[in-house]
Amino acid sequence: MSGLVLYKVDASPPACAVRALGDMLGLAFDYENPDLLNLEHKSAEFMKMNPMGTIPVLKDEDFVVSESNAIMKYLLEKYGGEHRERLYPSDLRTRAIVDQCMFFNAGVFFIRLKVVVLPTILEGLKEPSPRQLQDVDTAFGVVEAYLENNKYIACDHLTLADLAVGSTAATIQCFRKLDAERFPRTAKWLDLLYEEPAFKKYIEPATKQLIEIMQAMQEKNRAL
Ligand SMILES: N[C@@H](CCC(=O)N[C@@H](CS)C(=O)NCC(=O)O)C(=O)O
Repeated sequence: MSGLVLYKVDASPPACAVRALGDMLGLAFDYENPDLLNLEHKSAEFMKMNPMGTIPVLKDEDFVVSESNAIMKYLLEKYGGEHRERLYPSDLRTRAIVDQCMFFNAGVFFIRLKVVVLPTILEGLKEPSPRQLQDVDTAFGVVEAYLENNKYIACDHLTLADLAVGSTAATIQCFRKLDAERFPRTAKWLDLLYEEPAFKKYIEPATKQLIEIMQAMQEKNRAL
């Protein structure tokens, strides 16, 4: 028992980012898998831990924190050792850019995934609207612009920002495939991220699972 409990589901992009970081740091999580279809993440017990009713949630003994970006920063600060400086550089400007990308992911990019995937699974959505698809491409355009100066999203090496934004960029393709001709830097960057064993280990199966879930649910919803 490590004392670290992570509430997650396998297909969750923010949970995958946390798990990838955990691997990089050599952390062993005990997992709890709330059943989202049965709304276990909205139960009184769960909401007491995280009033947002979202996963991931981390318990470190008697301490509880939610929001993947906050969880990753906590884990890195507490357990990061030699990885701390590389993954969340202390240089003021570099750190500000890492934060910029992480806020973009939490506030914009991941939301554009969530507003399609959750309604497809839970509310009978048949397909994303043209506007929702356009919004994803606009977000890919932001990623493409962020990658203008470096091969990683915030600086010349991998940081927490790559885990956060990269997990969304890969999994959002369960309903909007990246156009590699229009967004070539983004395509190259994703290839680079897949070279990271920890990224590949969680993000690849999550993407496959989301593709299957989306196809099955869309078929079911169209037949209703
Ligand atoms: N900004 C949050 C997003 C968390 C989130 O929305 N997770 C999804 C699963 S991937 C969830 O719990 N959705 C259920 C809901 O919003 O009701 C984070 O990074 O942790």
